[in-house]
Amino acid sequence: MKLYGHPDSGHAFKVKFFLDWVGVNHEYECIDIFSDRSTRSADFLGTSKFSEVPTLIDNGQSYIQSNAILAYLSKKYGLLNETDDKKCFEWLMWEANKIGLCLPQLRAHEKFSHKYPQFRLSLGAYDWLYGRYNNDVNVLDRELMDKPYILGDQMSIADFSLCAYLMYADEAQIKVPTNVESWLGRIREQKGWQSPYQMLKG
Ligand SMILES: N[C@@H](CCC(=O)N[C@@H](CS)C(=O)NCC(=O)O)C(=O)O
Repeated sequence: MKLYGHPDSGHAFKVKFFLDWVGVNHEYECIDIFSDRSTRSADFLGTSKFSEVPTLIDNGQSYIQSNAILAYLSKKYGLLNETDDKKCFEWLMWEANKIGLCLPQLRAHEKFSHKYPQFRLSLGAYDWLYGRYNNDVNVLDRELMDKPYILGDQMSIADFSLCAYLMYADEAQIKVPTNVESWLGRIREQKGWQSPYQMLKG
C-alpha cells in the first residue's frame, strides 16, 4: 500500500493518521502540492485521477477523495458496525461540505496568501467563510457536549475526517470552542498521533 500526501494537506492527514492508528504498513511519498501539476512525479500523475493528494494505491488500484478512502479502509479493516455506518456517512458528507469548505480556505488565506495570491480572500468571501466556520464548529461543539467521540465512545473514521483541518486551527487564526478542543486533545492522545507536519513530511 502507498499513500501520496503533503504536510499542508488536512485531506492527506486524515488518511495517514488513520493508517498509522490502525497500524497498516505502507509507503509514503510527499508530493509538492504547490508545484505545477504537470511537474509532479510520473508515477503519481499516472495513478492520481485528479493529480491531487491524498491518493492511495492498494493492490494496484488507485483510491482518491479522502473521505472515500477512509470509508474504503474502514471496510477493509472491519472497523464499522452497521448502525454506526449510517451516522458515520452523514458526518463524512457533512465534513466535506461544511467544516471542510470554510476552514481550509480561511487557513490558506492566513498562511499562504502572501506567497500565493490565489489564496487571498476578498473581505466578502472572508466574512462568508468565517460565518460558516463559526456555525459549523458550534454544531460540532454541541454534538461533543455529552460524548467523547462523534459517534459515541469509540473513535471512528468520522473523527479522523472531522478533526483534520482543526489540527491546523491556530494557523487559521480562528477560535475553537471548549468541547471541540477537549475532543482534539483526546484525539492527540491516540495511538500513532503526530502533528500533520511530522506525520506527512517528505
Ligand atoms: N476533496 C478532496 C480534496 C483533495 C485536495 O484538494 N487536495 C489538495 C491538497 S489539500 C491538492 O492536492 N492540491 C494540489 C492541487 O490541486 O494541485 C479530498 O477529500 O481528498
